[in-house]
Amino acid sequence: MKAPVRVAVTGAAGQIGYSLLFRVAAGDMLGKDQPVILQLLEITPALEALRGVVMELEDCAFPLLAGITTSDKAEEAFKDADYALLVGARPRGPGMERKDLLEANAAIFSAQGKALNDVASRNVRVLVVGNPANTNALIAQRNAPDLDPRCFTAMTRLDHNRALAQLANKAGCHSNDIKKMTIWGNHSATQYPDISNALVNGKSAADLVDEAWLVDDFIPTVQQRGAAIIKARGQSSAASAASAAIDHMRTWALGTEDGDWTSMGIPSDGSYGIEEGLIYSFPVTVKDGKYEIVQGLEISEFSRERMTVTEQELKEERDGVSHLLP
Ligand code: NAX
Repeated sequence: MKAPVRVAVTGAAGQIGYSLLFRVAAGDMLGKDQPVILQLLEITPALEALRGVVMELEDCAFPLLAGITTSDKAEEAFKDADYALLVGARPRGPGMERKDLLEANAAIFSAQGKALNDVASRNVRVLVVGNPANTNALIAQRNAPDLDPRCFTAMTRLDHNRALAQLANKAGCHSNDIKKMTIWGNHSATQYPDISNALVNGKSAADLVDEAWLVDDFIPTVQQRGAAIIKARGQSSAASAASAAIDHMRTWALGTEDGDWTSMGIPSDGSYGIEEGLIYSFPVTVKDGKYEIVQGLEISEFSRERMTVTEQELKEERDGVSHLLP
């Protein structure tokens, strides 16, 4: 058996946490031969609820669960963390403007970035799930000057999986039969789910569908899927978000399959003309624990317009919190 790794999870008593922790402890994220120590962070008022979650984790008697700690201090929860899933965030309250939401979260993610900088493993892999995920990841990264900026990523895997599901329904296949789906940009309604390079059982997906379906159905359905789930369920997506977080980390640790790629919000290196430094979702391959942007894809005018809209939104989000960025 391997030595245990430390997995920090913030917002651990929340809805996503409740789906996520049990699957991480069961070995779904890092493999059935990788023991884990869970280091759970919550705000003080939620520690009692978290105590209940810990009791349930204990009651599962997971063979791979090598320890659990809980804390309301980021410096404790992130100590020596190999993986950090930043799920906890301030939800939008009544009457709260987008700007207020950005600022409230900027305060949380700057403090957590500093704590990661001070105490986490130097190779920590950070996934930001809490919204606005891309900009929160940017804030945490900029507050962690001693860590490699590439340690910080934002989750667009749920959007990626949603796009696979929509295309699979349309093509009458399983999502396993689809390769090379791409989400560009922000985890928000401006994201651009792009099937230009997608293959369905080895054939071009774009040839299987018409443009009207793409423009009027596929793209808006994927962009608005979160809102549709809130409308139907009365709560935001939780189990699917947890599953996507597990997929994101598993791919980062264990790699993408030959002939396929995934989507991750990562620091732009200027590829495809996207402003360097923004946390932007790109198609990536992962090998030996390192992600690389897929290069050389042809970008149509249709795609370019949409990639620019979501880039513009990310610039505006960044400019809205620039006074809080070191
Ligand atoms: P919940 O409100 O159920 O849980 C959030 C938890 O975070 C709460 O228990 C709260 O006490 C805790 N928390 C708040 N501030 C904290 C802090 N400073 N430190 C530690 N914990 C803190 O929300 P949930 O449904 O679990 O969603 C969590 C976040 O994920 C939200 O921001 C949500 O918008 C975001 N999502 C992101 C998605 C993505 O694809 N990137 C999709 C799903 C989800 O909507």
